[in-house]
Amino acid sequence: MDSNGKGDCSQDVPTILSVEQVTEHQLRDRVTQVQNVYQAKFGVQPDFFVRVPGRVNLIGEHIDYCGYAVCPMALKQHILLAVGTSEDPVLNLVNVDGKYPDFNTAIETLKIDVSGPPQWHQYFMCGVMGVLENMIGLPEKLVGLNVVVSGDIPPSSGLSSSSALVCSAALCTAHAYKTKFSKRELAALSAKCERYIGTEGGGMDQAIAFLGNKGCAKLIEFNPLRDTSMKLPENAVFVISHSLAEMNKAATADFNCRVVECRLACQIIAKKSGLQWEKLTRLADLQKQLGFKLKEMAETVQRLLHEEPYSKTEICDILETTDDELEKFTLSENTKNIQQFKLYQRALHVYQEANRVHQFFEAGETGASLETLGALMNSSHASLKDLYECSHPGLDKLVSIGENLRYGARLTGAGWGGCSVALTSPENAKEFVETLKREFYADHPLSKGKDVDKLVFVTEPQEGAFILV
Ligand code: ADP
Ligand code: NG1
Ligand code: MG
Repeated sequence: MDSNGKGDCSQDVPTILSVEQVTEHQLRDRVTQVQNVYQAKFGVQPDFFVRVPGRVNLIGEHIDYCGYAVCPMALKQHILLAVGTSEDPVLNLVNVDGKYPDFNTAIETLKIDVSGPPQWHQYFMCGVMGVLENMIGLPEKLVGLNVVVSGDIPPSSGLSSSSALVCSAALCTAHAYKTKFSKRELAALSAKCERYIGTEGGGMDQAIAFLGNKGCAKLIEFNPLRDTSMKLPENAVFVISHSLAEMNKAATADFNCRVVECRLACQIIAKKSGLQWEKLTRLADLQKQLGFKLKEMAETVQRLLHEEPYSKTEICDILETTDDELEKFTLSENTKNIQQFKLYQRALHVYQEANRVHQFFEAGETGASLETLGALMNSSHASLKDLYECSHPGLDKLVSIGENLRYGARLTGAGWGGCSVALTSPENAKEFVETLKREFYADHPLSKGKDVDKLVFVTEPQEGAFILV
């Protein structure tokens, strides 16, 4: 298991509630739906249900995998599972949404083949594998898992539908095999096993999926994994809006290319600073070794790196290494053939964004204004667009709408499509949402036939993962 979850002696395990305790109508209806599908498919009632939320990240984008803190909150939208076991050691997956085909495989020989396009059941398998790999003393014969999946987190939209699915699979496997993992252990093992899909993400999504609390956004820090409730002004209202463009992070090399560019920037600065570059992969670890403040790290980037893209040959020359060694120490399967890397821009974004996270958290602590928080969100978006180059024309348009009705807006999640999050006030929220509907969705060809209330909505922080019996 990743060191993130180690040494967690607390008994802070996911909550188990009884279905009767659920008062929220929408969740009750969803439970009834998966229960009915389960009965129809498997001929019996499920043993339990698992609910894992998506998340919206308020600030701190593309920095978790560099070791820096982020500010997400859990959403109402979630993955819901109906689960039962069987004698037959088979994983049987059924999805209430017909676009995700049924799937089954032997549970003892799970294997994820990432050579083709990513498939939904592979995310589920990641979670099952994560738990099996971390269980102490596997039973001689594994029981099978029958699962019905239902999800309402817009997929490939930066609201972490993938991790909700992976985390739900991990939690259902742990519960079915009667193994207790703490929330932190589940978050750490889920972050690690989601990488089997091919993306080399950080641990933000899985952390908030398990550690989210109703009513508060969290500062999530890594190494070791910690969560601190954030104080935000009482009149802060967050609005999510969808750009109508989807981006599956495991289907292209864009996401991993950014991860690798950060690693390369880290290693080149390390080498130029006389440190052992082979041992450093994260910009936060580099900062620790250099003993600098974040602002000094940004200055170091500007001093030691150049703005023009680096070729692979130049990188190998600076690091005094070979292509093969670089592949071994730094690159991933889907980035090993990339020839040009932008290091200055990516590293500058990371250090400045990490600093904005501190400022955002402090602003909340000290009761600063919504204007201050909003300005940080605006700077974050500008940096993601210009330095990190992971925005999308739809996102740039969304964050420019209704300027007089909100304090700030930015893309959320990995980007290249997906959603934006904006900060507004209770007085302006309704008009802001109406303005987005009018100026973005009304004439958008891709919004035809879609329920616009599911594309643009006010959101409030929700509880992390729980089990229903
Ligand atoms: P996100 O930003 O939502 O995390 P990703 O690109 O990381 O997007 O992952 C999206 C993938 O997760 C989808 O292509 C699909 O395979 C899987 N997924 C998301 N929601 C569901 C669901 N309700 N049922 C099955 N698979 C889902
Ligand atoms: P999304 O966009 O939800 O798939 C991804 C990563 C996060 C983080 C953000 C960008 C995974 C599972 N998720 O989230 O860790 O790096 O992008 O801030 O890799
Ligand atoms: Mg994802």
